[in-house]
Amino acid sequence: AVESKVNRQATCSAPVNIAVIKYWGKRDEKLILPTNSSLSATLDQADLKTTTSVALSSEFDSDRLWLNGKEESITNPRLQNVLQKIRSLASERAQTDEEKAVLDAHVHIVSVNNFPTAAGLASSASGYACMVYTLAQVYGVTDYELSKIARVGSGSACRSMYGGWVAWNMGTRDDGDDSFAEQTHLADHWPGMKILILVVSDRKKGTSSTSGMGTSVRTSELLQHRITEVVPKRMAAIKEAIEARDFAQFGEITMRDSNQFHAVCLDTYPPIFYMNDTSKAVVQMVTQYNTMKGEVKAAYTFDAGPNAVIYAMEDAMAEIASLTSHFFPSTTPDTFFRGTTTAPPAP
Ligand code: 2P0
Repeated sequence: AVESKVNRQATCSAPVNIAVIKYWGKRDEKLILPTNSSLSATLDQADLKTTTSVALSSEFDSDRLWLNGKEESITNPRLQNVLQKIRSLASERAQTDEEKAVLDAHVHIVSVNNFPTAAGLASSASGYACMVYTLAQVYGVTDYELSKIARVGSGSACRSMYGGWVAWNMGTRDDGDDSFAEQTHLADHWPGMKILILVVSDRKKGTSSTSGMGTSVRTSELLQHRITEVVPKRMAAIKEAIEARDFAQFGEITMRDSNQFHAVCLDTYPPIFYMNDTSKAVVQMVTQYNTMKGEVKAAYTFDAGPNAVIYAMEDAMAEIASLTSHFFPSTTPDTFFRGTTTAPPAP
């Protein structure tokens, strides 16, 4: 028999997403099944993103990985789960000799972020989303619901598989088959929506999301209340606010959900602190701005780190941006990233 040779490659990019209803807690740590649904906006392709190239070749004698220019071990269990899932899909679909040879070939994966890694800027979200999408291209398995594979890399990554407004529905099944992301609204549904990321610190965060949420699930009673009583109502309410382009409603829910996520961190034992004094000063600035306007015109939200993210419509954002550079002069202009949600889906 003639031996089939394989040489395939693809390059894709995927942006970061910023949650307004936060994911915090797993009911299954291996499959990465969450204890509540979440909702986010995916940034523009021109903003914070990961770009990944994958080469698949019969000439390679092992799988290898480079992150931001440095070779890393490929043995990370989450990465292995992702690769295994993609390869098993490819194996189910293989018909021709070339497609069967694909199963014996190895991959070289090269991934770069255009922003600081692990500073609470969702690098794992864009990273795994991009890797899964690019692997799916070279393995020819794009017909599968890929957000389920991105999810086993990092929970929030499933939301970066789509552009615009994206919900991750928690699902109820034990095998995770109904726990995937879906776009609720196109980016251009709400023209003029802007996202400002204020980089308070680009240092690596203290408590990883994975270990932090594990401790919260085991110890926080507030998290149990959040899961059963709060998030289901908020998921419905924020979708309505987005549908109606009602910024005041959207902004209030966004700020309340960020507040509750950080309250859950404080209720965790031992407690977890992600926001620092600068983060808290940003909360006060936004609150005073809204009071002055007599209406919610800007909304802050914070993830597992001190960096502030502000959602506002274009006109209010112009004022917010000049206020932040006035009150937080230590942040140079290049520490501001302006995301928009006006581009087509990733990648
Ligand atoms: C979110 N975060 O919804 C929330 C808000 C942090 C605070 O998703 O363990 O890095 O890889 O599933 O996805 C961070 O959690 O955690 C996160 P894993 P992930 O954006």
